[in-house]
Amino acid sequence: MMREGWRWFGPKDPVGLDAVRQAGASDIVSALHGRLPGEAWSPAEVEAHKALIENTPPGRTKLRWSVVESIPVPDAIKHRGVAARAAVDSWIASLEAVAGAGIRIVCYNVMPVVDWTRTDLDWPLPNGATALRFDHTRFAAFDLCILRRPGAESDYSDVERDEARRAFERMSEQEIAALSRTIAAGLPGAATDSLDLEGFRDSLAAYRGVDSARLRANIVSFLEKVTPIAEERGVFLTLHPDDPPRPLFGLPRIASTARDYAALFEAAPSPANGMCFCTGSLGVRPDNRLAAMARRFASRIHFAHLRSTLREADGKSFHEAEHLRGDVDMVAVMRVLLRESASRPSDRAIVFRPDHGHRMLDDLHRPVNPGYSAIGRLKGLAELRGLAHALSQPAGKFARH
Ligand code: DNO
Repeated sequence: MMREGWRWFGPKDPVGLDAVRQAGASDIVSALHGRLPGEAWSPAEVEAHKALIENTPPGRTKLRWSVVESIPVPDAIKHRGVAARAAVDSWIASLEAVAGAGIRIVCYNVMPVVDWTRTDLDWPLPNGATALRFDHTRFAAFDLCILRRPGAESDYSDVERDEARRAFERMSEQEIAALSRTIAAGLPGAATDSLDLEGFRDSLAAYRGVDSARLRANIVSFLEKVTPIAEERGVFLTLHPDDPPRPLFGLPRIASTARDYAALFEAAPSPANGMCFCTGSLGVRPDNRLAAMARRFASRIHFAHLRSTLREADGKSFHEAEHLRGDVDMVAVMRVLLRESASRPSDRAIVFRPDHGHRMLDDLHRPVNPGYSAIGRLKGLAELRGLAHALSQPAGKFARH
């Protein structure tokens, strides 16, 4: 079996640990969310966070902190700026602290500047719930008309530019501010409610001259430094895919396709160089054949984010679907992951978490971390658990009835 995980943002998370117990997950996915990217985590801080999770009140179900998501990789490492060396040293210090606390799975990503990107955090669905959405026209409107990124024009077709301008002209001041805040919500470590456009442009400018080959080389050099340490400490580093899996803001992306991952595994073959299999991110590209990717990289997968997305008519916009609907063939992916996990010693089982969820029922009326409401994830986990349960039955069990 796989282990069921649940992301917890720490004591300020509106979804507490009893909710996780009631959802039935056993493993906590967490990080020192109060620390900025690039700050080294001390062993004492990591132990204190672990105690919050694992010091169980009498009579309560035990939880285990088994995945760190994420130790952020600072931009200096990705574009190899002057601060790169210090940033790698800090990252290694955090890794050592995590390893010292007995945590064996670490998630990270290598997206330049922005982490995940959406244009709508509360997009209404026909049933009254809301979903996260990426609308290509609204994104282009932000890039071209609000951020006014130098060079942005050449990244869009004439039609896309016209549509973006028209969308921008229809936006009120409040809508412009809200769109900027929504994009800012995906900045690493962000709980920011406004986006400093000038600072954002500067962060993009730091990547001038960094194409995908250069970014890949920088990440390979990072992996060459960190994977031997992870391997020695028994930790698996799991690279989260780009979300969405294509370049944004003219920045390169190197974790969007099977070919991208194959290049990184070949360049840094240590078994510690692993993958976080995020079906929702990878599934946005029709040319990513998810079950085939899971099969190909099975031995590298230690952590999975399971959710689905639905591509919209323009081919570039998408929204987050119910966990078993949308474009992701969850049945096929689940089958591969279950088989892989079952073939391993139990202490190396794959941990999955229901990734994101619709905002629904009572969660519509209380604060949530975008994508991380209690009820939507509870529903997602229940569906995924049911699927895993069904696939784990001996074949043909029900055929006789
Ligand atoms: C969004 C998450 C990402 C993810 C990082 C991993 O909900 O999937 O923020 O945690 O990209 O490093």
